[in-house]
This record gives sequence, structure tokens and C-alpha cells, in this order.
Amino acid sequence: MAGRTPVIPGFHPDPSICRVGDDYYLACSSFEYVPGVPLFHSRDLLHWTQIGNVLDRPGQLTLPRDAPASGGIYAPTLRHHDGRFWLIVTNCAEGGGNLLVTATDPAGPWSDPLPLPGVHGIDPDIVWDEDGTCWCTTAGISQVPIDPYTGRTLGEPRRLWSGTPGAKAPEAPHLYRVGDTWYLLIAEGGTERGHGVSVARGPSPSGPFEPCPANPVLSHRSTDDPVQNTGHADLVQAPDGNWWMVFLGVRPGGGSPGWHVLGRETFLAPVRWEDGWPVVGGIVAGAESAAPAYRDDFDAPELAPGWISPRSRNASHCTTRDRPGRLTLRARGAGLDSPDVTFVGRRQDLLSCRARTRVDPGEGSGGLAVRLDEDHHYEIEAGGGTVRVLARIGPLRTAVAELDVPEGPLTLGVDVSPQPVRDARSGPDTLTFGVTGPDGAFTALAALDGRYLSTEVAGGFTGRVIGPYAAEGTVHFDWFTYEPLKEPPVA
Ligand code: 6LW
Repeated sequence: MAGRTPVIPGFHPDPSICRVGDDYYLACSSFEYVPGVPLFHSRDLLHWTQIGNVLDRPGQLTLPRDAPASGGIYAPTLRHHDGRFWLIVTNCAEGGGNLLVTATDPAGPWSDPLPLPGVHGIDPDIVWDEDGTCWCTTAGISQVPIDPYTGRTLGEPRRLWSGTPGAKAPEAPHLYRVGDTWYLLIAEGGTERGHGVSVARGPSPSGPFEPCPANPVLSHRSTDDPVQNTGHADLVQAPDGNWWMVFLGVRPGGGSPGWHVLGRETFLAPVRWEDGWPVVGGIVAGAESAAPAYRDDFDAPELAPGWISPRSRNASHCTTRDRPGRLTLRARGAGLDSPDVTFVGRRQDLLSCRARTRVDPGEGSGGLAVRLDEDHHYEIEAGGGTVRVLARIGPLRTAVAELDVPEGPLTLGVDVSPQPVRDARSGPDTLTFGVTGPDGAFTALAALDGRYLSTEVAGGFTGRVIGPYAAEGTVHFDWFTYEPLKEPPVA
């Protein structure tokens, strides 16, 4: 798969990009996780560093406890205009809607959200024309002028384009002025295997639009490309005048129908212009193979921006301040089966990886989980003198292994390894859970088929997230490590 890796691997879909001078910034969807809308910086479009999250405080985003998995925050557009950054996004949760936030420094702080009650539909885009009118364009594809300072709409919504006749779900619009021509880029075909990107052009941001005869300008539908579901794109021009496209794609593994386990990831491709139309080149390899090992000793008073939690997180149940150098988690609800489980994880962004954590369950229980959503997760849990490997797959919940251990701190781990395709039903990967003893040796307790923690099984728009959780009582974590898996897992 060399050469076809994402630039931002792991569950980072719906990328929106802008450039200011030599700096590129990119934002993604975050769904039911907080903090919301991860924000990245790059100088070369290949190496990206997360510099924050746009919706990083409860005053900007509170998701109800019953916000469905893959609900919440959808598809932002990030732009720089008039000396500041603007980000428009949809909160699909009850009482949400479209909202606009601004910042002078993209690392934050971002403003409190300005609600846009007159803007209906997901995937909002904003663009300013030569007269300074701000146009907001949403899935459908429809458009309404707005006042971006008050949030008021300044006219009636108008249908702009429905995309290619017969293609479903015209969505993810973005508008660009290139010379004297306006381009309307959209996704269509749905965000699964039929996904694609099409374009139309016209004399103004509100059209009339003429579709590109070569549409879709990007799609991997019905190909055997290892990267599938490509779509939901955004364009950016480099300082040298060249154009680039960022878009989402997935990497299915295993036999038929193929299971993708990391969610929808962000890819990059060059764009050239022919006869006034964008032509998308092949995927440019990201830097996944050079991914560094990650270690967190929980020494900092705040968690790094890559740590996310479902629906809500606050210091009363998740803090590094109670005991210096420890992450303290206090259990809520029925643990990982609850929508508001006390879980703090990082997106699994390597197909082959190893995670370890040092846990002191005290009088409670907790451990290390690989989570797709509250109905799909595998975990290794310590408490009451035992370690158990547990699996939740849809309505089924089962303990797959158990080991008696001395009370006190323990090192729990999981190795994730892609599997060779032996036949049509081969799964994508295996997750091997176990315990590391005082001598450093890893004892595997259970090896589980990864297909059940894939989007094809669980449904929705997210990907795997790996990290510590508390199932009962108060649980302390000394450290967490995550690294590329170089050796085969212990069988
Ligand atoms: C998003 C839509 C899509 O709003 O998936 O892939 C939806 N495209 O445009 C959720 O990310």
C-alpha cells in the first residue's frame, strides 16, 4: 500500500483546508467526540501537526448524553478572510444547527459559536464575493446570503445545482473564485463505495453553473484501488501557484466486502487545470510510515489535543490534576456500553500498532479499550484481582478471557495487526489483548477479529479510538504508549 497513504491517517474525515502565506490549516469532522473539530497545521501539505480543536470548551459545544454515535459535529469549512479564520460547521445533535466561529490564531481561542438559524442543511460552505457578500452553501446543493457578524440570512435559500443526474447525495459544497470563474465543487454518490467529487463552473458564486463534462473529477468507485470511498474534497492553491485537493478516503482490508477500521482518512492529490477544469492526479503518499511513537506520562495539567472523549468530558471524571503524573478517571454509567462512558482515547491512525497503558484500578475497575462506538468495542479490564478481555458487538456482550492477577498496578496492552487475505471471508486485522509482566514479557489473552470494530459492521462515520477508561469507581493511569507495530504479535 506504499504510496497511497493518507496525509492525516485515522478518523479524520471531511477535510477543509486554507492557506495563509506559507502555512496551511486543515479542519475535520468530529461527530460525537469532544473536544470537537481537530485543527492541523502544515508547511508542506504532507506533514500535519494537530495544533488544537476548534470547539474545545463546553461553552462552545455540549452534546446531549443521548446524541447518537456519528451524530454531533459534521463537515466544517475553514477559510481565512479579512484578517481572521472562519469556521462554519453543523451540529447535528438535538438543539444544534449550523454555527460559525472565528479566531485570529487558528490554535485558539476560537469564539463562542454564532448560531445560523436560517441556514438549513449540512456541510455548510462560506465564501465572500467581490462585493463583500457572504454566501453560505449547503448540501442539496442550496445557497443563501448571510450576515456573518449577526448570523442572519439575507434572502431566501436557492437551489444551485443537484449534481450529476441519478447520483445520490449531492453534498459537501465548496466555492472558489479562480480568475474570473467561480467553481462549485461537490461530493456525490454517498460517502460509501460510490463516493466521488464533481465540479461545475459559472460566472458568479450563485451561478448559473455548467457541469464539468469529465465528472466525476475524482472517484475510486468500481476500481480495485486500495483507497476507496474517495470524496468530500476541498481545494487549495500553494504559494507557487499549483493547486492541491484534500479529500476523504478509506482503506478497506480483508476479503469481501472489505472492512475499513480507521474511519475515513484525509488524502492529498495534485490538481492541474485543463480547458478551465480541474484534473485530479494520483494520491500523494503521506508520512504514515514515519509515524513516531507516542507516549503520554500525564504530567501536563491539560490533556494534549489528540485525546478525545464521547459527548462530554470534565474535570470531575477525567483529570491529570488529582495525582501528579496520573490520569484519574471516575466511572460513569455502565462503562463502555454507555454513551457517556469515562473514556479518553486517541484515534487509531496506524493499520499496525501497539498500545500499552499502566493502570491502577484501586477499588474500581478499568483498562484499555478499542472503541468504535458504545455498541462496538473490545477492551482489557483490570479490577478485583482479575484481568478480563471483553467484547461488545452489537447486542452481544461477552467475556472472552480471564486471568487472576495480584492486586495493584498492571500493564495492559493491545497489538493490532492486519491479516493476509486467505479467502473471501478473511477479516481485516486481529486485535491481540494481553498483559505485560514485570519482566517485560507480553502474555496474550485473546486475539479478536477486527471486522467487528469496522465501519462496515458498526455503521456510521467514525473510526476506532484507543485509550484508557473507567468501568467502576476511580481508576488511575500512570502512562499510555502507542507506536507502530514492527514485530508480529505474540500468538
Ligand atoms: C458529511 C457528508 C459526508 O456531512 O459524510 O462524506 C457526512 N461526506 O458530506 C458526515 O461526515
